[in-house]
Amino acid sequence: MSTPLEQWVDSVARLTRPAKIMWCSGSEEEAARIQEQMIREGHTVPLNDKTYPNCHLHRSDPSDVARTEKVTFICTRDRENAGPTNNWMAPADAKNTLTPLFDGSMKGRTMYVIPYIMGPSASPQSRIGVELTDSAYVVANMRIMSRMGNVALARLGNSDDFVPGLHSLGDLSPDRRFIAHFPEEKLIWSIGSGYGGNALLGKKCFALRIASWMAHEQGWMAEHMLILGLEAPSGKVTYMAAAFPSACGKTNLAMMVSALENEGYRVWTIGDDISWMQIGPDGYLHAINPEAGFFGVAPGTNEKTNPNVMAALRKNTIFTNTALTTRNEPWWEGMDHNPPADMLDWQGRPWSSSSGPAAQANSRYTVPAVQTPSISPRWEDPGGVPISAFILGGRRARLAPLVYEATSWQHGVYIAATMASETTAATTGAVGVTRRDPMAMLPFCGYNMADYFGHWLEMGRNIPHPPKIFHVNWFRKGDDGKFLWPGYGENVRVLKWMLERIEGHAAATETPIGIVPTPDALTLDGLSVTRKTMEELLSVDPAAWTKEHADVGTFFQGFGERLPAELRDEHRRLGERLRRVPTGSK
Ligand code: OXD
Ligand code: MN
Repeated sequence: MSTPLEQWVDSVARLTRPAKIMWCSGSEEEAARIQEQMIREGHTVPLNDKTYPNCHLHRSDPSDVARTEKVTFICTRDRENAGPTNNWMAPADAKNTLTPLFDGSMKGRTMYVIPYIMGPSASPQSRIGVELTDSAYVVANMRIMSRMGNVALARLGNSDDFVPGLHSLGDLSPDRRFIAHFPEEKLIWSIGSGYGGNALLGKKCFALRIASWMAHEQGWMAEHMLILGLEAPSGKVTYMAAAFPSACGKTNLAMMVSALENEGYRVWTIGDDISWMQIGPDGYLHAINPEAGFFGVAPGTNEKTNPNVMAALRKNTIFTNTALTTRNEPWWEGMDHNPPADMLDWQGRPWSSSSGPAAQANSRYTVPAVQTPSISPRWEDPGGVPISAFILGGRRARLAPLVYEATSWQHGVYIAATMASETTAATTGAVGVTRRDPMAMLPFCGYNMADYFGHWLEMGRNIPHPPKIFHVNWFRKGDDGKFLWPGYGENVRVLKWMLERIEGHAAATETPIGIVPTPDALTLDGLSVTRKTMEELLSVDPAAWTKEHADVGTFFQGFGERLPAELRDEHRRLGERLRRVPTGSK
């Protein structure tokens, strides 16, 4: 009798017709064979054996360098369950469209069977997925990003309790590229892309889109959040989870080297992208990092912005679409100020300073989490870590103060649901478009976002000790267009204030938008931020917030009747609080 997994593998093989099927064990010997296969295929080169041992550079198809939200679909039977923020296809239509693309798509290739665990192997909060793929690059990445191979098979046994994910490179044509999720069946089909988020199905597809649906059904949370531990001088570690839209420095915050290390404050990394949380026996929300590695953006990463990851990625790392130096080392913009001479760019062409960026803007490193010097001793704790704070943020040049705290869980859900980030037009310095990105989950929520807000509200009612909710903005600018806050390791000063709020002794004042530190409440020793700058960083401009309030009103209309009444109430109350502020006051 074959197992449910074997039956599924057989049925996919009948459709995709690979020359060979290989079940991945996760062994070292297998990893070496996969690397050899990648090199033979011609898009991967080994890097300098002395300075980057066991590292490789992979060049993807130039048309396939990022997640493609336009062709990412949530395929629920009822369109309303996908909601207004997702692309939708009926499940039958999606299968009718994609089946012919998968038909014979693996001919002459190997189909790899990758059983994997998302989360620590021994954690009851972890879940199993199986990815079938014809890409050796996917196998090599999944080996870093998840607990893959026999460990997952052993945990699965004969059970059918796994999320199947079918992936094929197809012909890599953008016209025949689809990333389809069937949340009701907990199934993923992805074709036509070999790039990270489209092809490593454990990450965004399973751990966020499908998992958010499961979490809604089962009473837990799957969030686009880093997880960190802030150690205080007493040695006590307080855990926080933080959601930011892409390009707001999540990985850097998760691995921050604290500017207050001499005073005994230090940051430990649990995860940099995704958090799965459920209510623990102690009444706290307990978080695990479902991933085992970091798939981070390379450009801008350097010894100042993230020394921990720079140390981590000197071995066993896959670089994707970076430049290559004559020393056979990876290079990207922002790594240092001196682009080495005679590099090859990310497409393997000779590079000169007039030929544009050497590394692709979304070039990546895939590195085992355990190699990061800041990795927490509890990063694989089967019980997860208790979360005391949620941190939300975005880039707001003028509006949001450096930090503010929600007055209640419900108010925090409103803040999270209305989160936004701005793009800046570099040439003019003008503030560009504001993009709302609730909970930083806009591209990753596997169901109707209005119901997802409802789920957050419901969780708040069920968690005996809910995390405090904060909003931060590291990106506020002064009239001269310069950042007011130094950021990076200095952000620990803001985390310290949060810790003191959690412990109940930090100074703060109430404003219409929430609770803001008094200008002297943050520890600023050793930092040349003046009191005036601090006041500016913490100021709340009622006129600007009144405009923001109106914009949120328009955004909320998009959810129609399904938007929870609690959020309408919070919205109305914010309007009332703003109207009560005397005009002209700041
Ligand atoms: C990521 C993203 O790649 O959020 O993590 O885009
Ligand atoms: Mn992400």
